[in-house]
Amino acid sequence: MGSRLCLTAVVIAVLSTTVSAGDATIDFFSSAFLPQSVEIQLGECVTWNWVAGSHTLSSGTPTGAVGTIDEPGALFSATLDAANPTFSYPFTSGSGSDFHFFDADNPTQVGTINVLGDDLTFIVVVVDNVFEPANIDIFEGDKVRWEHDPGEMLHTATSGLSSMPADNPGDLFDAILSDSSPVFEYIFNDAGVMPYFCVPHEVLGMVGEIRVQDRFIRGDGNRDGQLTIADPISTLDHLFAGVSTNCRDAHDTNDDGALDIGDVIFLLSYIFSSGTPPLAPFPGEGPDRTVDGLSCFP
Ligand SMILES: [Ca+2]
Ligand SMILES: [Ca+2]
Ligand SMILES: [Ca+2]
Ligand SMILES: [Cu+2]
Repeated sequence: MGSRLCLTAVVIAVLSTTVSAGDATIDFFSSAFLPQSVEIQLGECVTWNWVAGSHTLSSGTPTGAVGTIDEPGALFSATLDAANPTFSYPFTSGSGSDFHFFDADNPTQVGTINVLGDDLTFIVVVVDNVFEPANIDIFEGDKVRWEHDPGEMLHTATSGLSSMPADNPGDLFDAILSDSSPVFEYIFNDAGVMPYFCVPHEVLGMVGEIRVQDRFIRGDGNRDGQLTIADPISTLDHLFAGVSTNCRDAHDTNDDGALDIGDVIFLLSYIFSSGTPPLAPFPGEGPDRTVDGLSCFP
C-alpha cells in the first residue's frame, strides 16, 4: 500500500511538475543533494531524483549502529543514476523521529527526514459531578482537552491525587471549567500515571486519571533502542522465567494484543529470515494506536 502511495506521488509530479502537498523531493547533483533536510507527515513519501552523477542512496548514516534506524541501508538502499532516475520511500511509522540518509558513493553529506509528530487530542467532558471518561490512556505528547458542558456547575481540573498538600495539588495544572471558561487543554509530555480531581467536588468522588504511556519501538523488548537477539530472549524471559517488564506492548511484535511464543517467532523470523517487520511503532519510537490490554510505561 505504501509503495502505491509513493507511485501516485511520482505520477502527480510528472503530470503537474509539482509534488502533492506534504510529500518531499530531494535532488541529487554530481557531488551534493538538495535540500539537506525535509519535514513530512507520517505516511508521506520522500522521492529522490537523479540530476547528475552516480549515487547509491542509503538510509541511515555512514557510521550508524547496527540494529538502529541509522544502520546504513536498514530501511532502503537504491542506485540513482541516468538509468534509475528516481526512488521513493513511504515513511509509515516513526513519527516525531529524525530519519537519515546519505550517498554511499560520497558519504560526506548526511540528510535528515523529520517525520512530524502524530500526537492526538483526547476529550474529557466535564459535567455534574464527574469527568467523562474518568480514566484515559494516552501516549507522551498527546493532548487532553476538558470541555465543560453548558449549564453545569463550576468544576476544576486540578492535578494531583487529592487536595492534601502532600499530594502536590495543582502542581501540573489547576484550571477552572465553567460557562465562562469552558475549555482547558494540557499536553502530557512525561510518561506516568497522572491523577487529577475537581476541588469543589473531590468529596463527591469527582476524580480522574490520565495514564500517559511511554513511546516505544515494537520488538525492542529490552528497551535499549536496538533490535537484536537480546529482544526475543527478553520476551522469553518475561513469558517463562517471570522477569517483569513495564512495556509489555514492545514484546507484542505482531500487535495482536496478546503476549505469547508467537511474538518471539515473529521477531526471530524478521531478524534472521527477512520476515515481516514488527508492526508500528517501528522502526522509530512511537505510540501504539491499536488499543488492547497491553501498555508501555518507562
Ligand atoms: Ca533491544
Ligand atoms: Ca502478540
Ligand atoms: Ca496494540
Ligand atoms: Cu466539580
